[in-house]
Amino acid sequence: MTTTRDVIVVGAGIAGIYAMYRALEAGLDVVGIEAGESVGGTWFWNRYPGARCDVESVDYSYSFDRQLEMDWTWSERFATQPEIRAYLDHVADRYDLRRHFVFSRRVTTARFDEQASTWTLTTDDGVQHHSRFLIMATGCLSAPIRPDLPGIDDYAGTMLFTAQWPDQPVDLSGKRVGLIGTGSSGIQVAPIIAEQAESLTVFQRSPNYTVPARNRLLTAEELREVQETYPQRREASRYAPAGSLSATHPKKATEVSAEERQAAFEARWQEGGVLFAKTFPDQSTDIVANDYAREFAEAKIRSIVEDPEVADDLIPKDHPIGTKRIVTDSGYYAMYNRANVELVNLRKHAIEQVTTWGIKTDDASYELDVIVFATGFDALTGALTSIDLRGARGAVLADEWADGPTTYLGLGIAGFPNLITVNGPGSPSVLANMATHTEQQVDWAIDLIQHCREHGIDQAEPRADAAEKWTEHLGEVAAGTLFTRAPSWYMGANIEGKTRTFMPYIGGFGNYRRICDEVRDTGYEGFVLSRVSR
Ligand code: NA7
Repeated sequence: MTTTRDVIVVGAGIAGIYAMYRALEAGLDVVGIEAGESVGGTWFWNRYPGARCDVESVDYSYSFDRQLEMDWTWSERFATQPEIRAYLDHVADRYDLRRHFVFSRRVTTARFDEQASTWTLTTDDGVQHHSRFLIMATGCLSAPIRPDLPGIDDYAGTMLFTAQWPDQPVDLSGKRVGLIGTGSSGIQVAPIIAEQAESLTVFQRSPNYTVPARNRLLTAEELREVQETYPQRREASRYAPAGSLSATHPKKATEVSAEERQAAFEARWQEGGVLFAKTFPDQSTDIVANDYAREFAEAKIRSIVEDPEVADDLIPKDHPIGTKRIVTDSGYYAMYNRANVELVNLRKHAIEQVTTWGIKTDDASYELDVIVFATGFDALTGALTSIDLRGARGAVLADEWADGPTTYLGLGIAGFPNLITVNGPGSPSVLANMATHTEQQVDWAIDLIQHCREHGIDQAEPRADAAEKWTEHLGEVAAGTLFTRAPSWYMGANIEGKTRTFMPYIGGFGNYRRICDEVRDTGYEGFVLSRVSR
């Protein structure tokens, strides 16, 4: 006999875990499907040495249970991947969530039956699962890219991918290692490889701006103080522009003296972390203000890196600072002063091919025992469009989004009833604290499901005009910033052929929450809620 659940949760990362918790708490019949062997999502897969969150650990955590936040002890200011994974494991065990997930199964197809108002999902073992609602907690940076370099399949050495790092420690001592990719993952892993390996050659296509993380251990007093004041901290975070506490200088960068500006940038640089990108309130909207920040960062790079040519190669030329996600690092620039590290600027000398023994650029050959790929993701849309996902009236998601994703509030998609995306395109997701963002979106999703159940509604689907209006609004807000000037993954620019459009909502997380609250409180304005007569 076929079981039709109330809801299927796809993904068991930070969002899927919470969606499962909330669905069970709401008394829903739910099953979860996860491609990995365990919970954790991003923090399950990205196990490379140095993987670390750039949101402070005390904020990158769930707020739904006061006892959980009192019980869990974060050891560092910015948590490492093993610690976050242990936290997510703990949450899954604490609330007995694991037994509701099917692990090691990837969803390959999803079909909506308009008559029955149900979804049917097929996993890669051919098994089908049926439900009224779907919560797609599939991640925004979860479809890794394997670059199609000529000769890559001939390489006889070891290939490692940061996004699929082996679970067992990898011994790189005595090895000649090449690294392709200088985004957050490459910049985090590089200094650790440089310390372990005989040599490290970094193949850089585009440099990124990175600021010191200034990670450190948290003291017991610091942690206790946060724990005691969590209720106020969480409440403020719920309506904060990026979903966690932050403040900019009270004046614009263009309104203060050169000395005051310098002092403010220096203070943020010393404090460490991504907030350097928000030192002044006009930094991401006014190119003059941005140039001040950029010049400050460039002077820092030149002061740290001893070889002026290498320093120059490490300075981005293609985007205002912070408009590609700014990276936080531990010793990245200083690493280039080591004798065993070399930077290869692929803009000057492109990779011609990967050979059995290493990499050949148009002017040199590099013999390598190991190549590490930190080459990024098909961000925001990739995990969803890689599923053969078909909704009502013949809608195929990959086709609907061929010219860029159109969503309503980043939560619903016209043509796909009863499907809710969490942390996907159209929401602040990647611009916000993912923990706070996840709770807001999942809570909203569960409210919608409950509303439908209470009112005998079979189908909830955004109206096409509401989705178009939201997506237009998204574009207008982005156009008021400098973000659209960067060839970033926010813009889809890291994938050849992907339509360039700014995919996240950049109007601020607090504002976004208010909009979503209002839509809910006004009976889901913008949605068609219907009963289907049978
Ligand atoms: P990113 O930030 O997308 O970085 C990927 C890097 O890989 C970037 O430097 C790319 O250069 C480079 N890349 C990709 N393909 C190639 C090829 N074919 N040749 C050379 N270089 C290549 O991914 P991350 O995993 O580092 O970080 C993703 C997010 O995770 C990060 O922003 C944080 O939010 C957490 P490009 O810039 O495309 O020229």
